[in-house]
Order: sequence, then C-alpha cells, then structure tokens
Amino acid sequence: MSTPTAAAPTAHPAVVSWVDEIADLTAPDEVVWCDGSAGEWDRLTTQLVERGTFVRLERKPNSFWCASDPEDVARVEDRTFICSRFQADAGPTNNWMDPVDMKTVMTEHYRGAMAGRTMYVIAFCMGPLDAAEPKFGVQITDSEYVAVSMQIMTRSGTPVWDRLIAGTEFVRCLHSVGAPLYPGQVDTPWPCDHTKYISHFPEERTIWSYGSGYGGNALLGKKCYALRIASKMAKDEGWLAEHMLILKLTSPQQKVHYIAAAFPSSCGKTNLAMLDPTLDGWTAETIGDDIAWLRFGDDGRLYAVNPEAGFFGVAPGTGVHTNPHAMATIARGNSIFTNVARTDDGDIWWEGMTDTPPPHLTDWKRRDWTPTSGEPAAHPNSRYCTPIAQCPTVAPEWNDPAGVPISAILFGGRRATTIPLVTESRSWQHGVFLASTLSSETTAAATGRIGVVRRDPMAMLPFLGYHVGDYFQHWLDIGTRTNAGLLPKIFYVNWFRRGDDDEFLWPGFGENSRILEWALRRIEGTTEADETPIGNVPTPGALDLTGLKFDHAKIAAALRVDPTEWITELRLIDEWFATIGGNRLPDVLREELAALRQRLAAP
Ligand code: GTP
Ligand code: SPV
Ligand code: MN
Repeated sequence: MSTPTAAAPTAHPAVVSWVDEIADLTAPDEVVWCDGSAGEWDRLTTQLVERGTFVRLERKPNSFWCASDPEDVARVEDRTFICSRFQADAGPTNNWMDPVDMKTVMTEHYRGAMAGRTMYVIAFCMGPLDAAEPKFGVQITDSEYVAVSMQIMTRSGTPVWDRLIAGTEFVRCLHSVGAPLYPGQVDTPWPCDHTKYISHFPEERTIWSYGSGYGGNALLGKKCYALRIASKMAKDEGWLAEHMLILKLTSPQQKVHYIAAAFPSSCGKTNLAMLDPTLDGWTAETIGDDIAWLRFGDDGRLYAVNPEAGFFGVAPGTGVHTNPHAMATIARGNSIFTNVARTDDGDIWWEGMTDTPPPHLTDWKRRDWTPTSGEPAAHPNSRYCTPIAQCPTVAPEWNDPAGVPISAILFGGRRATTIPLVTESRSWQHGVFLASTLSSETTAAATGRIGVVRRDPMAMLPFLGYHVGDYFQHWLDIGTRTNAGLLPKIFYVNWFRRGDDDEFLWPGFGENSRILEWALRRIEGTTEADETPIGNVPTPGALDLTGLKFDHAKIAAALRVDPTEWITELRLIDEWFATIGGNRLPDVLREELAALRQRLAAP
C-alpha cells in the first residue's frame, strides 16, 4: 500500500522504515514531515480555525482558544500502563500489561485509525540541541493540535532532523486520537476515542498513546518521555528525571543559588518557578516549571537541565497578583489556551485571573456564561501553552546544555494538616525518606476524585517508569556517588496547611521567597532551626517576615509539628511502605521510619 509521502527530511533508515510501517497500519490520507517552521504553524493553526477546533484571539497576537471534548480534559492514570517485560519491574504503583499483549490489543485500535486524516512526523529533542548527548524523539500523530503544541513545548523541526543522522538513538512516540474520518463524515472540533491507552515500553524506549488529545496524554515528549521513559534511562545511566521546577535566586549580596522543587500536579511548581519575591533585594529567574533532568557535573555537584521549551501551565488561579510573570508571558502571544473561557471581545478568562468576572463569557463547554451560571467558566485543569523564551523572568542559563548546579531540593504536597510549612532534612538519606513519604490531595490534573490524600513519592507517583522501591534505592545510591557536602540539601514544604477556619495558614506565592531565604541561609549556616522528631524547622524569629501583613499566630500554626497528627501519619506511612513489598523497599528507609517512630515516642 502506498500513502502520498513528501520526501523524508532524514536518511535515518530506522525512522523511515518505522514511519512506513505505521502509515501502512494506520492508513492516513497523507504523511507530512514537520519542519517546525513559522509557515507550518500558520498553515496548521489556520486549518484548526477553519475546522472549528481553534478560535483566533483578537486580543492576543498569534494566539488561540481551544475547547476539548468534555471527557478529554486531563491525564488518565487508570489508562496509563508501564509494559515492562516482567510485571515485577513495573512495581505496585503502575498499571501493567505484558508488552506483547498490549501491542496486540493496541495494534487493532491503530489499524486504519488515521483514515481520512493526515499523519504528522515530528522530530524533537528534549533539552538543548547542543547537549553532549542530546535526547531525541520522533512523534507520529494524527492531531494538528498536537503538532502545533509540540512546536511550543519542545525543540523540534529542521534543526532536529539535521542532527538525527543514521544510527542516532531516538524514542519512538506513536500517537493517534483514534477517530478515523470516513468519506462524507463531518469532523468534530476535538476528535478522540472513548477508549484510551497511554502505554510505555521502557526496555524498548517506546511510547504508544491512543484515544486522547489532552496534553499529558498526547504531547509525548512531556510526561511519557521526559519522565516515564527517562526515569528508566536515568536509573540505567546514573542520573535523575524528576517532576521538578528549576529556579535561580540571587540574594541582595548578589550570591546566586539554583534550587529544584518537586510538587505533585497542580500544587505550585509553575508558580514557584516564576516567583516574584516579596523579600527586598532578592531576584528570582525561571529555568523550568515542570521537569528537571539532574546529572552529576565533573565537580561532583548535581546539575539540572529543563528538557522542555514551553510551559503547559494550570490556568485557574493565575492572575497579576499570584503570577504576574505568567500573565506577561502569555500577553506576548504565540500561545494556545485549552478549556478556558473566552470573552466577547476575543480574549481569554478563567477563575482567579481577576477578582470579578466579565459579565458575559463563552465557557469551556462553548455555552453562554454569566456570573450567575453556577459553574466555573474555565475547567479546573484548563491550561495555557506558551514558549519559555517569552517569560520576562527567564534566566539565560535555561538553554545551557551543562545545566545549573543545584543547592537545594524542595519536596512538597498539598496537605491541609500535619505537614509543616518547611522542614529541613537531617541528611540526604533522611531527605530521601521524607520524599518517599510525600503525600498530597489529588487535583484536577488527572481524572478521578479530587481532594483525596494519597502518597505521591517525590511527586512522581503517576510518572515512574519502573518499580518504586528500585527508584528509592536509586535516589539513595545517588547520595553515595559524591561528597555529602556537594549534594543539594533536601527540604520538605507545604504551602497548603489550613486552620480551623479552613483558611490557608500561609499566604504563599511571592511570600514563599521568605521560606527559600531561610533554606538558603541554612545551607550557608547563618540561621537557626529547632530540631523536631521529623526534622529541623525554623526557630521563632528565624523566618524573615519583614513587611508581611499576615496573622503571625497563623504562621506559627503553619510551622507546628503536632505529635498527635504525626502518630496518625505514621500509620499511613506504615500502610504505604507495606504496599511496596519487603524485598524492594530499601532497608534504610525502614530504619528511618523506625527512628522517626522512636523520636515521636509512638507505639
Ligand atoms: P502541573 O503543571 O500540573 O504539574 O502543576 P504545578 O505544580 O505547576 O502547579 P501550579 O503552579 O500551576 O499551581 C496550581 C494551583 O496551585 C494554582 O491554582 C495556583 O494558584 C495554586 N498555588 C500555587 N502556588 C500556591 C501557593 O503558594 N499557595 C497557594 N495557596 N496556592 C498556590
Ligand atoms: C501534570 O499533570 O503534572 C502536568 C500537566 O504538568 S500534563 O502535561 O498534562 O501532565
Ligand atoms: Mn506536571
């Protein structure tokens, strides 16, 4: 069978034969090799407007409003699979299916799935193109939305094809929305299938995604490659692929520190990555907001690289008071807004952008909306997709293939109780223990119930490409690979603790700079902490609260280590560790738990 195919921009035989094979299977009308150019962007966005998927925004240059199918709005964790050869290697936290069985099932879904559509072939690179070992991928997709989003989120197109020469390794990323168009059939604005599979074959470094067009399910460079597949690569090669932001901080004395922070989905990474410090004299610059790859430098320190080139950020809650730099980034245009509301004059709006909503909107379900409608105008997981390079606070180092040396790693979750505002770990091993017990209330970033506390170790629960116990051992091993003094110091934070009145006990956002300042001073040995059973917390007075108009009694409550709450927490950690399985949970973590129990004098 032959599909009209323009000449391939690569002579890489494995790419060409794989594209031929997938075209035969999925039967598209046409194959297009993407060059990542502005002309291609214009052609595809125009096509998306004509088909009704996009609405061009009159109030933002080169920007588009888009509404998905109401059932295709978030990651589908229950349809996400790690298909390692042995089930034991996927671990207790992942769905598993035998790789041969999964391919048999999915092949039948892919058969003819691109009929009536165009198949796009996108070459991309995760991280700077001039890296010592650039990490390439090739995504096949039948979605124009995915093709233009990949232009924002990754380095893609001609410069990548030029480097992807014969013999170069690449991750095969296959994606179809699973909605063939038969002659005479009218297309829908957001084609997708009710059945969805997000499958990973870690040993083969291959991803097969079917049925969804939503970011985390369909932009395969992001969670599928840069976290699930890369976490396995990192384990094999001695580095870390993590769900972390990367931030540059400059003190009033002009001392520069880089920090990384792992929070679960929709728990504040993008906001911290674009921090607008309220502390006088401090500057914050952005390097990454979602994913960090950490490797050892020749000097024995851990260096972080952001593999992405765009932000796919949570829209609701983003406004000039919470995240002015995100607002400035999107104001520059060249952005895609998915599942937000549209104003009558051709702009976008979402809950939290302004204090009072406009009197009339088109909501994310394309319906008329007024403030009395009784439903949010934007979906809680609505997102903006925008280039990093447009961020007014982007640090020049964001594109440095060597990465930036990390002084501190923060782990945090969304917990209404128990977890203090900030805790300093006692050692790397203790920090890994705290991170292994991380927990958070579920959010709208994944389908399913919202607000349920679950363990989310290192904020990686949905993104691990292998066994969680082996992952903990890998983190512990990283700590023995260099001088303890060169390792980042690990802190545990919680911006989301609430008082009896259910209000947050900490103002968050720009005020989080005060917590970072304390952490950096701990690293420099110039401030005080109280030892508690769970780790070191700031002494009263150690946090710089100059100029902060917020009830100081609340801040004291945010910092409290409550033994009763912690005895309840111990039981939950016991249950969590029990699920990991005796022979895969590292002994030292069990010992850390026993030591914590002893310090709490708990039964
Ligand atoms: P993903 O992109 O899903 O990985 O999420 P993220 O971790 O980047 O989350 P993001 O920064 O987009 O924050 C999600 C939500 O948390 C938004 O509604 C924010 O307004 C809110 N948020 C962020 N930082 C803070 C904070 O310091 N305090 C409080 N109370 N809310 C915050
Ligand atoms: C997350 O859910 O953690 C995200 C959004 O960053 S997505 O890319 O959809 O996974
Ligand atoms: Mn994320």
